[in-house]
Amino acid sequence: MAEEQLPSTDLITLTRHVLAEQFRLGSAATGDLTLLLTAIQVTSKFIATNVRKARLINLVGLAGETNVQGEEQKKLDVLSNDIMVNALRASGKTAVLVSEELDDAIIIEEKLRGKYCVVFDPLDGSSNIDAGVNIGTIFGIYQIQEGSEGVVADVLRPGHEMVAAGYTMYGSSANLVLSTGNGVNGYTLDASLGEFILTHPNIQIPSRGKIYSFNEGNSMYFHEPTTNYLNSIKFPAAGKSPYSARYIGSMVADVHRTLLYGGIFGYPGDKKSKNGKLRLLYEAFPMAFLTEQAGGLATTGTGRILDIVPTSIHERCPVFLGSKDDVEDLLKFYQTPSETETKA
Ligand code: AHM
Ligand code: MG
Repeated sequence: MAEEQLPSTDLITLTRHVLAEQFRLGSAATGDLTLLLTAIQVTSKFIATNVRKARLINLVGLAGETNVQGEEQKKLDVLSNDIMVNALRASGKTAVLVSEELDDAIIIEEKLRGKYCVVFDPLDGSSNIDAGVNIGTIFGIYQIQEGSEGVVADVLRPGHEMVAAGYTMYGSSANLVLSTGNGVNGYTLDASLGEFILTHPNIQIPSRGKIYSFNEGNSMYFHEPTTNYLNSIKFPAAGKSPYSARYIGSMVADVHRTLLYGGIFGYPGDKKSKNGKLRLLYEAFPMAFLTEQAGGLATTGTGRILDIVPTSIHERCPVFLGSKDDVEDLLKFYQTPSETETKA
């Protein structure tokens, strides 16, 4: 008779996992990052609860304000932002906070100041909120620079200087995906326990995928290398199958699928928007950090995303990320002079 599988009695929670990792790092680790990540976990649980209840407690729709990008804010955007700012400030571990929803960085007052800076998009994928489609929180963490008491310059640094990055996706379950610079792990919220449990240890993005994820509604604005690359995967050489298209319009969901299944996600710079749509600090950097940590590549088409030095907190940047072989294929189109250039 087949042996009956018993439920595990040795659950690895996110806190336990991160603590073990910090201990492994030895005496340099003070436990502060673990405490900060605990605060972020709590915000994810709180936001997840509100996302679930949104339709029932009148949380759908507009808040009546526009954010710094001139976009209308949804009620859940505003609520999620407040949840994060309050929890991160109260953690006593932060010095600078940058949110997509706030024009200026928040500099934490001395009595609550810690040594980390958190850049975040509290609820990404706003256009999908009211339809109940997956949305998420994206965050990146820097340590303040030596001697600094917390200033904006502490976050105007390349993405490769981040000490941790991650996102929580609010879908059929809440999934928190995190890297502290030593690989990528995924945790699923067990709502009955109120804990994120390690369910996806050491996520490795497949070296090649079969899916491309672009908003092709922008095709008329795309530059030649983007168009030529997309044509190459839609009309491949004889004997090869074309790629499948999947585009949710929530970066967290599109990147989550790309990390697990492989393929390429892109929001390129184009003739209409030189730098595309996505924000460098709290969208492109954390996702590029996770992609590289999972063995993939993240580029603007002309350079590594994580090497960009930001000049302002809300700047945008072109994004292509995903499986190593797929992104390398795309890069070949960016490195070959385009027809228009050749004719000139
Ligand atoms: P948001 O921060 O206003 O939600 O916008 C960011 C989102 C990303 O999640 C997603 O990748 C992109 O916008 C989709 O944009 P589009 O609707 O132009 O395809
Ligand atoms: Mg966003």
